[in-house]
Amino acid sequence: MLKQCIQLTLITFLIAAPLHAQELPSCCTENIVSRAALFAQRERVVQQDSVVVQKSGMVLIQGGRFSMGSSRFPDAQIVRDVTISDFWIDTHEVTNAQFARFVEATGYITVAERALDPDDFEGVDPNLLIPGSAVFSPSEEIVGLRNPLQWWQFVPSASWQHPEGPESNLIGRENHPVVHVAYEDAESYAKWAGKRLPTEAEWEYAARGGADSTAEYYWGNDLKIDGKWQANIFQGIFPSQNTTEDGYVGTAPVGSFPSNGYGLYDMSGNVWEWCSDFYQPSYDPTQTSNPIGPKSSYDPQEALAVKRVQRGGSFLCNDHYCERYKAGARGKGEVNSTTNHTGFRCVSDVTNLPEHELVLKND
Ligand SMILES: [Ca+2]
Ligand SMILES: [Ca+2]
Repeated sequence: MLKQCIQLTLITFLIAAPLHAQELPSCCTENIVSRAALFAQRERVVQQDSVVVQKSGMVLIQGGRFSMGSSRFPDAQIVRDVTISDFWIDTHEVTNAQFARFVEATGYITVAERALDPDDFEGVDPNLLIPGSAVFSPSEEIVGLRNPLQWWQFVPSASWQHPEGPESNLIGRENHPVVHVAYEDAESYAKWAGKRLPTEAEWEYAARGGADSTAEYYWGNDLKIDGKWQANIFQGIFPSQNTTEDGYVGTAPVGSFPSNGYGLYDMSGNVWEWCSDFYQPSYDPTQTSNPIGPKSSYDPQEALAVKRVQRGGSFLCNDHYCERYKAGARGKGEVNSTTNHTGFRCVSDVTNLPEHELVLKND
């Protein structure tokens, strides 16, 4: 069975090509804000919306109840009220510079950088069992939009350090989101950072930013505001004619577009973001308090593939092909399949919040 799953992973990876987060301190230390002070500050957050509590690039999201899901997308139903507890979330996607610090500290090797064991793949050409990843690279002649192999290529040696292949690098892209990360890569980074990956309920609650839950986009009902693009998506005719009206053909430096009501950047677009939930094509209506998703995955389109939820869409989304940058929409990814439009951000439980480097900020 394991071999079947791994083989399926390889098939998805190489052939089908993916479409893709104590005690209270007893005192305060100079320049360090105590937990007790933080809670006091949180009370002020409740009373005064302009006060934001930040910690090392994270924002404290005050829990509450919201309408999760979207009637626009079959797999984002049923729409139901969900209660979320307080949590911290990264203000932006994890960057190449951040991921580089993780790799430097740990020597971590990502899934895309690993060779596959031929013993696990009887009958598969060993030449295919090499490190690499899926790179968006549309062919000159595109016939319809049904076959993604027309724009996804498996590129040997493509990885987070070489986003388009061995000749590419991260110079000038230090502040871009890291890509070509598998689920376990994202999870490993999160653990190293003392954080975790968000549930998709946390992710959606944060993405909505306290805005109108019926709006088409996380920022409202108009695609652009005052003529300005609100997210790094795809303009033009997908996949080969990208007019780059928003200024970016691929990833953009994190924070290049306006933040939402919670001060979070790129919740829509730029790169897809891994969430911790297993993917199934509907919600469990009985999970209404801090839902963590189903115990296993099931995607009718690839029944044997193990898939986790991805959220927010990417620089490749537009209304012609992929509308999943819109509010409430869901994505999915086979856990070992990596691409150059998939990254992640982290969250932290309030109870696990490290005490160091707390900053109180008045915006
Ligand atoms: Ca763009
Ligand atoms: Ca994103």
